[in-house]
Amino acid sequence: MRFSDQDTIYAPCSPPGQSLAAIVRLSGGEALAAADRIFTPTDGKPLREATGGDVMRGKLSLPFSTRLPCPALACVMRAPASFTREDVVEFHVPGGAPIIRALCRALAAQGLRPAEGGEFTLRAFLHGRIDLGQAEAVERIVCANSEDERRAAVSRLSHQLTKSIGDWRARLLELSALVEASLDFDEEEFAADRREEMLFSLRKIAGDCRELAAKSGGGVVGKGARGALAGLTNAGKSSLLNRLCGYEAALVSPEKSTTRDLLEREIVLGRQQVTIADLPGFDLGDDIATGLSRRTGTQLQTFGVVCLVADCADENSFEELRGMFSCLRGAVVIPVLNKVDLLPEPEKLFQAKQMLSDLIAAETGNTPARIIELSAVTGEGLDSLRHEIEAAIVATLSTTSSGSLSAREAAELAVAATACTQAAVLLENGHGLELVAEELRAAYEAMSLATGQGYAEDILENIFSRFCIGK
Ligand SMILES: Nc1nc2c(ncn2[C@@H]2O[C@H](COP(=O)(O)OP(=O)(O)OP(=O)(O)O)[C@@H](O)[C@H]2O)c(=O)[nH]1
Ligand SMILES: [Mg+2]
Repeated sequence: MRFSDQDTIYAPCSPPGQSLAAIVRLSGGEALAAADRIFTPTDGKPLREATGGDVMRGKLSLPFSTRLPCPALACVMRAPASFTREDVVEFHVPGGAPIIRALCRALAAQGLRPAEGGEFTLRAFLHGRIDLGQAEAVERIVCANSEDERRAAVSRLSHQLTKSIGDWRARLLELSALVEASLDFDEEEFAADRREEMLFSLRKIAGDCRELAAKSGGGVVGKGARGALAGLTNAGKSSLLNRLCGYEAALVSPEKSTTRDLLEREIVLGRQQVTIADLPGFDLGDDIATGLSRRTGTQLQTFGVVCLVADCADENSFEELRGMFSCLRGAVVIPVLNKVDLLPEPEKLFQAKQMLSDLIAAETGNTPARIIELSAVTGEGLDSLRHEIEAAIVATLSTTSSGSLSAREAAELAVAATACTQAAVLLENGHGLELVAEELRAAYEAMSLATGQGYAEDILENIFSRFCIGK
């Protein structure tokens, strides 16, 4: 381990910056004694005598130049009834960097060590309070970009998945014991009914593992979703970005090629936090293979959702959009007809929709289900665009993440499933029981790694280094 779990540690565990209140957390054998030396409770009862679950009012003596005491609340949790299963004290103090700095200095002067990122959660794991998947879920809750991601991470924090894997491990252990015990006897005596029972169990475990692992779909849990506004120059992409943001994020002008660089902004759509990018317009009078259009094309390929914005009053431009489709492979395309305020005649608008629809059908092989008509100037149709982007983002997220398994857990479960299937094949084809035992051991080991029993240090290092300080 890169740091000792014998030290008593401390860290601010509320976000940096100005706030009404901030929290500094201490954990370890010396937490109560150290806290006691700098905290004077209002009711005179020493902090080290707190029984646990106590919240005490008092004052902190901090190394300020003024020597004025700082009002604070001390929350005491006694081992093992705390998150880390150690003695924990949390000081709630008025927010503000000088106070937190002074408190941290006072704690360091008491011989306590600043916590590394994720160290509180690491201790919870090392002391058996949570398993590895639950530790990862803590990080995913902290980093969640949307309500759906947060809920998925919270559900992983529950014990259900750990219990399923625990049940499979227990069953594998029974099967291993059965096979190992039979190794010393004539293999012919490994009765047929046992063989059948074992085959059934192995296939069931392999199937269940595979199903669960497949749900993670590569485990991009926690990554924010990105959508792009793309189209020809002057289609109104920057005007749309400003509308979606609700403020003037991008420069808008009647000149062509106003936007020269990709501009990204975070917005909230329904329950999703989404990054929306405004891209430079394609100028296909230029050569798409050169200059700005080429760079934009490369950038466009990194987006899963693309709003293809066209100026409905400039139907001659539709044909030029054709050149963009090579950059849209694999993306969900939302066709948008902007500037409907300039086209009051319904027949002309209908015609424009038909042309855009035909173009998309020809280029992608799919007629678009819907074309959004809107005006960035009047705001008409913007809600439809918001819904459409949100739906597309939710769809891409749900195909890329189950929200409950991390990529690491899914990979271990896939290994376990393969080993179980291999064991079943060997058994069925009458191969030696030693080989079956070997596969069972591999499956058991992979499942242990999935939940962190029998963890390897580099796995821990990898997981906990992603945490921020104070978690
Ligand atoms: N009438 C009308 N004008 C619009 C609408 N949307 C944008 N415009 C105008 O069209 C011009 C170009 O708008 P931008 O938002 O800069 O277009 P863009 O697609 O970002 O252009 P580039 O960055 O140059 O590629 C500006 O004069 C806008 O005011 C709309 O819905 N209706
Ligand atoms: Mg622009």
